[in-house]
Amino acid sequence: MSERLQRAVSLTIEAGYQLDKKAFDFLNILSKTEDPIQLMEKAIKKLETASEKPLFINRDLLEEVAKEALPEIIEEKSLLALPPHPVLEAKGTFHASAKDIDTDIKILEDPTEEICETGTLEEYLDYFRDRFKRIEKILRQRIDAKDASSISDALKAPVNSKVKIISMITEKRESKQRLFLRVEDLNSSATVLVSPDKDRKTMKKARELMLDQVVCIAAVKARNELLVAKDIIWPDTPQRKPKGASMPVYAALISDLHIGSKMFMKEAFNRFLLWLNGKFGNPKLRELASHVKYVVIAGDVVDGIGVYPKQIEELVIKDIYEQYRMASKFIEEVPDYIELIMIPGNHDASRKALPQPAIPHNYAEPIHETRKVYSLGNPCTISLHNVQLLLYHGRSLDDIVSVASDVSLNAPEKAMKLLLQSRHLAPVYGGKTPIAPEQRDFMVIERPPDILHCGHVHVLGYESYRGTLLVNSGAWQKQTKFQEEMGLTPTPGIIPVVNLQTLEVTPINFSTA
Ligand code: D5M
Ligand code: FE
Ligand code: ZN
Repeated sequence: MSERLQRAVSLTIEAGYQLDKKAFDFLNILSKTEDPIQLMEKAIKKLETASEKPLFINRDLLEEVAKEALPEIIEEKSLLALPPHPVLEAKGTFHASAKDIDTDIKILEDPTEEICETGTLEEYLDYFRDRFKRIEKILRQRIDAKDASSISDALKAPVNSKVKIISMITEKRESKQRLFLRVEDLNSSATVLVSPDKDRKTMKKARELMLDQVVCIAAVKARNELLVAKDIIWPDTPQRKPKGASMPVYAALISDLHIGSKMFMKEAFNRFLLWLNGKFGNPKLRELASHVKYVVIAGDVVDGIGVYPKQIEELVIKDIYEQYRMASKFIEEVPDYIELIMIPGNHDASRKALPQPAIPHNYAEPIHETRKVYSLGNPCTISLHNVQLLLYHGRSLDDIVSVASDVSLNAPEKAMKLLLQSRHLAPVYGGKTPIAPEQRDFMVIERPPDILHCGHVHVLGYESYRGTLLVNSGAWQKQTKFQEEMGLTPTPGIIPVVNLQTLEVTPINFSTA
């Protein structure tokens, strides 16, 4: 108990009152950001004018006083945990099994220390060459693409001979039922014609291609330097047996808290924290909580400032440092035996271009002061009990949705599948996703992970694809005006909890008490 909280309690007792448990819990939470002494003084003063003086001070009275004394705090400024209904404090003891499990976390890839671009044109060329080479290597591991030739060799082949090239798609044009692709490799370029084939399979595959993607094209050499496509081979990922932990240990995957936004769902998030502490939910849910050893935050910890039009009107905390300070108050409630891993999103205080280094220490300082946290870059790869997780906020999912057909933000796992199939986290260049021309393309998915954890979309979604669990962890922010205009309906307050042994997902809804 903090010193000021202790003094507030002594003050109450000296005045002849007792605090009941709920009132004490309320004061305790409030004391993290406000002065508990001032509040108790006001409560005692109020009781002095009452005709009948109670022995116990209850929560209702404290809330009433708090509302009068700190109107902004309780109403819109309040990011304090004030559930609308008394929280169903679970009865019985809570044995946190996860406390007995030794931490097993390895950081396999983190761009934070390796970022070094300056942004010249030459750097962009090098960046795209690196992207090409890395995905080419992945493609050549496929039986059906390993014998591909260069574009210039394919163009030299006799007319009507079969050729295969690995290339980046630089242009896509459709006219009169025919599709023209302009493609490039490291040395030359060519035009590929896709005409409606018998089963329309090639046409369908060609239509699904996104610009800047690297694929293998099987074609027939025609006259006039033209290649006629017969098949399009994506790098994709081989079917794998997922690797699980050797024991039942769970990770709660979350993202997009947006602390500082009026739409941050503090009550729901508070229920999540209570649940982690074994104080919320039915016995089954509490049993699940007892196995949670990791909480992973895939970006957008705070709402930041100036991120979307008119955001200022929807901010309760307009200073980003204060937003991180408030975040630390919540994060403090995560039990110590649980390891916390966090990466930045496009609302956080890192640079916006991908890859993003870890949230700079001077911003995240209150969180680091509060507890141990693995603060890593976006994207990064970690291993938890030998289960590999690729963590990526997911900004490029916006671009995928705008260029790919049959994919919408309502089913983010479908867009995530396209990332895995392209073996790149931001396959489309020049959309909403800024990419820095690093010497090495950190966005290539070198090894398909056991779990790909993204956020950003604010919609919960998960699906298993060829041995990789694709998870989008939703959000803790209600729909903003901007999202409403964009037609995005989020599913906030529902999060996926993953059993690292079986890779089974349990969604838990904290949005209602
Ligand atoms: O993004 C939250 C959601 O809002 C995400 O699904 C995309 C949508 N969004 C955000 N910015 C845009 C723009 N500029 N166009 C279209 N859709 C957008 P967040 O990063 O949390 O703001
Ligand atoms: Fe977000
Ligand atoms: Zn985002």
